[in-house]
Amino acid sequence: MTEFPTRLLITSAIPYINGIKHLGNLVGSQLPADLYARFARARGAEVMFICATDEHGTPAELAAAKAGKPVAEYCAEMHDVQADIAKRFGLSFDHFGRSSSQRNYGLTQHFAGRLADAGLIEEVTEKQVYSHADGRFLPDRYIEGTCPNCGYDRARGDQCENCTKQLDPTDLIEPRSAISGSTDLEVRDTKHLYLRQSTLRDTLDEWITSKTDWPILTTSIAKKWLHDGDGLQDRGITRDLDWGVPVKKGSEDWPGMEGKVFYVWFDAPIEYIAATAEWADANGKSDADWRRWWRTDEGADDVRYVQFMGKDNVPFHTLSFPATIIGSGEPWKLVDYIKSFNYLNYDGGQFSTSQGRGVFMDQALEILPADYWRWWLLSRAPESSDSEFTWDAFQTDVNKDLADVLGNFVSRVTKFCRSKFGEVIPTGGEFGPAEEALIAHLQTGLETYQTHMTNMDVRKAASELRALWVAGNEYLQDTAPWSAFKTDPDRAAAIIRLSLNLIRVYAVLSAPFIPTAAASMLKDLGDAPDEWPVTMTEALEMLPAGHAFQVPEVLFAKISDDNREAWAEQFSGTRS
Ligand code: B3M
Ligand code: ZN
Repeated sequence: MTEFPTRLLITSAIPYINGIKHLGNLVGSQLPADLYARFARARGAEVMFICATDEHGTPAELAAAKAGKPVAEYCAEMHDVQADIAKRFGLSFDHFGRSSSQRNYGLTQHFAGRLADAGLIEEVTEKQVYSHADGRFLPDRYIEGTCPNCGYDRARGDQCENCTKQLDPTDLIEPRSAISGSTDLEVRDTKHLYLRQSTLRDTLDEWITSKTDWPILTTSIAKKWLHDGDGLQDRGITRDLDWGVPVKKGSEDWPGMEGKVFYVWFDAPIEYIAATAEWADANGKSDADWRRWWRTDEGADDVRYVQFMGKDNVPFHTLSFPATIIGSGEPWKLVDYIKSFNYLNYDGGQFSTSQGRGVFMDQALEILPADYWRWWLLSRAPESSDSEFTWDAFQTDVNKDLADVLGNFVSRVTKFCRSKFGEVIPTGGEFGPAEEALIAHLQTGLETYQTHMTNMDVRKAASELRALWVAGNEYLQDTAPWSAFKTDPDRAAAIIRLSLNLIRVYAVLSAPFIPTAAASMLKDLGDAPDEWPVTMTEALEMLPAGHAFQVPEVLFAKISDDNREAWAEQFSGTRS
């Protein structure tokens, strides 16, 4: 891709409402989506960046029960908690919606109606597990047992976390109630709606096959579910639950489905659309304003739509949600690119929300500012394989990359300038071969960086950015302005003028990764413009001689061995 898209719709998988997310969740969807959104805005694209809380289904009900609160109240509170943490992590959503919104009710019921009209919905009397001890049906996560596919003994009724297989509660071996632990279960008849997605298998297969530029992780998972065994079975899209989107056919009642709700995975992706409508509502915009992002007949034909998610969410986004969109027969925007991630592990095991294992977003921010985490997580993003968080690696990388390389450059340059020339960009001197070489090197690096960012190669982009920071340090080391100053102050002035300009360039290029530090760098540079560099030659002359700046506070503090040990100890167990 050479031309950067002019309009970008970006969605991150919407986090479940049931608690604060851990760093593994963050790096698998919201954080890389934010990186890309920030880069896209900096490149001048018109961006709509959407996320939301996923508020329905058994996870929400179970968590609310555990918290001893009515589920609606629990969701409203947790939404605000998650929105606040997202903000503090610098996640720059244009809107952070709620899947329990009226917008989502309306759109979900609309899609169900369209699918029914198209003959793609079947009413099925099916067998569901009923728990005598709990006096209710046990859909999805209300039931646990052993996965018939891989033998994992904590598989849930909707999906095995270990092998990603989508399951039905009756598939589980040795099932037990997740509410009471009871094994006194009985299979009973109940009526549900099924989405006949198998009739769309060829269409979906062709569509996936045409996506030759997608990450292998995405297409291989999609292909696996299309071709291996029962991947594209027709799936139940309703549940015997109280909390959720009431089953309706458009705005009409659905006879026989009273008291039932849609399955959370049916309404959750529709929330991407609904959240954009919520954005319009919250900002005094019209329906046309959000529909121009989603309806190809109403202006969305020039939108590029990119989704970010962890690998366990891929089947729903490559098969189920597209089946809803295509099946509706209406010109809704289909995703153009799916960036998916492997898992981040925590210190020799898995991060786990249910077990409280690892570091959670709120805890992370109590320890260190967001940028430290953002940088580490993104530079180690689990792209081609799972990756692992260890306190050692975190300390080493943060200290080296952020403190020793970027922070050190900023500090040396600004302090030296203040002591010799005052807090203004110095005048005098000329650029010579060392500057020409540096500028040429930076120009190549800039282009490589842009390519990686455009392609969403997160790790590669991080290492190229790091290489750009290193190049500045090497230049400073080689040209040694502190020595030059003794014999030729003008020469030192030229070196420092370029270096101060380079701090601005670093701030602009680094902002998608470390937005808070980048903003403070620009501020300290006398509110320097955040214009993205086109040619390094021009970019490095943007701040003229005489422009005032101030020496910043320490940009990044080093993590001490004591800190590291204390944190490793603090986070070695499980969160209560
Ligand atoms: N809430 C799963 C997750 O948070 C699910 C994603 C929905 S995306 C439409 O990993
Ligand atoms: Zn399994």
